Amino acid sequence: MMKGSKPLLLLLVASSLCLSAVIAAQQQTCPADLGGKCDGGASDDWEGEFFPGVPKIKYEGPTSKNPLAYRWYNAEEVILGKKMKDWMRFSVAFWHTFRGTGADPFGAPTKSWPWEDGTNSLAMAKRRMRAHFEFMEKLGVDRWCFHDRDIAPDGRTLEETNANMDEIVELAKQLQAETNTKPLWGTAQLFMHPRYMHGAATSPEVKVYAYAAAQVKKALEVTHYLGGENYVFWGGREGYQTLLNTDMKRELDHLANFLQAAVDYKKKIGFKGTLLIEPKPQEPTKHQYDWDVATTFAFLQKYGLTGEFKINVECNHATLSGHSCHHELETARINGLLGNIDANTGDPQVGWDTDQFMTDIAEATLVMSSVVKNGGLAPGGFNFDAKLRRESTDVEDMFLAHISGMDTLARGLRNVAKLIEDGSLDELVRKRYQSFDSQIGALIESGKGDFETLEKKVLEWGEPTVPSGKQELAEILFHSAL
Ligand code: XUL
Ligand code: CO
Repeated sequence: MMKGSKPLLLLLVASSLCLSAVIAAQQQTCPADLGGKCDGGASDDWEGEFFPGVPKIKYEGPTSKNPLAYRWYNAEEVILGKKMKDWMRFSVAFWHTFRGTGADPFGAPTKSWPWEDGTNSLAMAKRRMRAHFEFMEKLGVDRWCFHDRDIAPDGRTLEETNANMDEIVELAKQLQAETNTKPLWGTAQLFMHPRYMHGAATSPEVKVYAYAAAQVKKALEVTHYLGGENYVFWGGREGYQTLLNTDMKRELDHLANFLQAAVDYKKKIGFKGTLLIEPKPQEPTKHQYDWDVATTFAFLQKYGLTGEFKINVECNHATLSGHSCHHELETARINGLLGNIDANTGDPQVGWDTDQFMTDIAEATLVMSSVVKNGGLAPGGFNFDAKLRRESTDVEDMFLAHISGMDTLARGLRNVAKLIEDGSLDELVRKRYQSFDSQIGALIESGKGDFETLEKKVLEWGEPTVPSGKQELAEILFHSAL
């Protein structure tokens, strides 16, 4: 993730810290999350709207010139037998939209949202939560996703942390009732705190394993209490750099026992939501047990967990693992594991997890073709695990980014409908395999094509003629729908 030599890195960090001090001094509001107080502390007394200039975003169609309108996403419109909103089940990720600061490995925070006061207080957390619900309502999105630690501040002890969480969750519950919204999923943040430097469920320290269990227990309770439809596991540090200091088998066994305990606890509290695992390679560890969908599937199978878990495919994680998002979605789908999509995309040149909003129409069409073949994602959906670019610093950009991501996927869905209606691409694929519609093909597909029978056939048929794969024609047919 971080390339470049150490001295250069230190220089950049030092200079960006100086720069951020200068910026902070010039600004009227504080950059989010700098850790210092800018105005003497937060109170929850925000007057009026958080987004006063922004109307409720409406569908205006592809010819609209209004940036704060949908061109392709029309929530109530029926496409392929379902309302668009039911295909999409969009969700706002609290961490990117309301805790994202614009910082990157080389640069300081750039965002200074008017409601942020630079503290990590409970009052600030409440104010931010109110801004979040106004944002969702204006956007017309009725689901959200959160990490436990980004909605409520850490306390000095687990008891204090949990008490903070309870206070914020009560407010979220009230705001959800007022706006008719709920979590698509919740999760525990098990990667930022130094205690998790060796992993959480894979840590060699038993007290860290136990701490992670206590944290997930609470996060499951909170997700259940808020009516969440799913719960996600993503470790971040569930891996290792070398095998020199690592007992890989023991770590895998621990992780499986942890996940089984989560399944047991979910059942005990009556949480009916789906448990999801989110594969991701690298960043920061090299060898991950959840590298991609196939690795995760093998892990789940080995430990008898396949019936209890589905997969949350994140497009930028897919490309980091050397696959396309479409490949990962199809691998999950054909194995009955496609549970949710973290809708984002990477930069083709940058090569790390830039978590950008998806804007590529071709990619979105491929993503939506998997979703349609899957019959939808429910009880999962599309979570915008995506952030504004570092240089996007207007409050309005929060809306523009989501509108762009939602319209891109909506356009993908419309394209899939066009492809299905046209039928030529499906026909091309059907024809490619039609030799298997023969008697001998059916025998093979039923698992009864023994080698002696097939050898006899070859002796009878002679050398096979092999037709063209028609790759370019497939590309023409696909692109003509975009
Ligand atoms: C990190 C990532 C996470 C998970 C939830 O790359 O995608 O935000 O989605 O922990
Ligand atoms: Co994600």
